[in-house]
Amino acid sequence: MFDNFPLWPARASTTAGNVDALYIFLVVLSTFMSVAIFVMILAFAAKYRRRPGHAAEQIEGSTILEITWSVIPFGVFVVIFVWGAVIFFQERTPPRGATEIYVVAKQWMWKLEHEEGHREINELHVPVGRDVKMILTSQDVIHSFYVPAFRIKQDVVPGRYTTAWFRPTRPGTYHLFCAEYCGTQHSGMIGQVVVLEPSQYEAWLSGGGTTGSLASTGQALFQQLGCSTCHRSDTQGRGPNLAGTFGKPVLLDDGQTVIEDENYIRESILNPSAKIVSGFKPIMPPFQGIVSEEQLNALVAYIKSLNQNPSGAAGSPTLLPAGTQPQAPKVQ
Ligand code: HEC
Ligand SMILES: [Cu+2]
Repeated sequence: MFDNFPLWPARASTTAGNVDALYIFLVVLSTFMSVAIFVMILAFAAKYRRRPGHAAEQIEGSTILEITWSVIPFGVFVVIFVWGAVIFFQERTPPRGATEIYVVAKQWMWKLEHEEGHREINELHVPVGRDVKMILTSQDVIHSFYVPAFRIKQDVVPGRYTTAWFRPTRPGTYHLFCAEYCGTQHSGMIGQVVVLEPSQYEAWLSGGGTTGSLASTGQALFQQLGCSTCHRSDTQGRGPNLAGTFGKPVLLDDGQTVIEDENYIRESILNPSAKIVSGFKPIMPPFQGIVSEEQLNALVAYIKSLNQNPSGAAGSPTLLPAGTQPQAPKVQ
């Protein structure tokens, strides 16, 4: 409806319409209130202007009036609050089974990695009609991942992961901006999101060269860095068996419980002593400064992929038997 109306960018995600509806409601409400106030100022100024024979009369308060002008605005604000909260939680909660894209921002570019192992710079290809979860981090300063057509904007913070998700509804090419001033060439930190029909997307995936899925890259790193010497698929290792642990609660030695999410895995690798798993000794060496953001993403993707392989190949010295490819969820 607003395609040729420059006030609105294209609407190309499932949440775009919801965000716009709330926005339009706020604009209409504010316009209505502003106009009503100005009209009344003028009307009363005219009606109660000074005239001979008319004396001003003091009104000493009215309970009905006061209740009315408290309850009506309160109701309106509750509507705005609930409406906004519903959209906020929708936008904050990535649906299960979403395709995952790892994003590393740096001055001044976007590096994007698909689960299947494809890497892109300043360009992201995604299929239409499919939930996409972004796992974002920065290797220098704060950036912000902003795709106006999807109505998503998410800060990208060094030292931790933030997430965002969207489901594109229309094929096309959309702007990607950095929305957080990040240095001299901030304005040049732009890119595009290319939404393809599923068949075109499959063709795109099979066209680009890849050295294997992100999880399999992570698996190789897991061997190279010696993680597999402590983390084994049985219970005999010096570190916990990582198979099937993603998304589950972990009991720590101080009695607290945390959910194993991407940020927890990240911290466990970079700075293991921050949270010690109950029943284990703090012997894991910190990998801060040893692994790059990309390697860290691959390790996280690998540990997550072990959930799809719950058998964990018991008895083998590594979490997966050599030669087995961890299965990334298939894109339809
Ligand atoms: C010297 C043995 C050792 C090495 C090498 C090692 N770890 Fe660990 N790891 C541990 C121990 C022991 C724990 C549990 C204590 C703790 O939380 O620090 C642990 C905990 C973890 C956890 C949290 C697990 C949970 O269930 O909450 C993750 C994730 C992890 N390690 C990943 C890695 C990765 C990835 C590597 C390689 C880059 C690695 N580890 C290398 C011993 C090791
Ligand atoms: Cu930036």
